[in-house]
Amino acid sequence: MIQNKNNVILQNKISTLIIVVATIFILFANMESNLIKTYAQEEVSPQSIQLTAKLVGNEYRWIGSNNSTNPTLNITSGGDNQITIKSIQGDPEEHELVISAVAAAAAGSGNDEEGEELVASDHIEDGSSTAVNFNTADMETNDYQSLEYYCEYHPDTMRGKVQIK
Ligand SMILES: [Cu+2]
Repeated sequence: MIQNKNNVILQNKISTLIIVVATIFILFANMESNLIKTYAQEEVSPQSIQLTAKLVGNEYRWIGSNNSTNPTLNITSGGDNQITIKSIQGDPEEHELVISAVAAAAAGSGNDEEGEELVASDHIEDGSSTAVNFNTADMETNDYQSLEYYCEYHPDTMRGKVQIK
């Protein structure tokens, strides 16, 4: 009898153990599939744009990945747009990317006042590079006629348009 009772207790313990292990296993499996989903979402890679600060003749310009000068930046609406800026080794000048918005009211008026600064990168110099993310979803309003980008230090010659698609 005592032997039997001990057996029942042992069986109960084993059943409890199996349930605990199974529960832990299911929890981990769920966690992992959630992780995989998270990675899969990040896999939708952000739009990537490259600009290099170069001296062309006597003037600094932004040069795009296809070698175009002060290229129009094609920004994806509502998504991440990773903009990497690079400087040339030995370049003694600092550069910094600013994206600004020209308010609809100001754009047609002919005054060339700087618009509202939306995003600014860190500065680069002497071969260094940095990246900045731009997402139109972060903009507080879409009441802008146009966006533009420029270099904080060379705004006259390092300047181009931003097109949102
Ligand atoms: Cu510059």
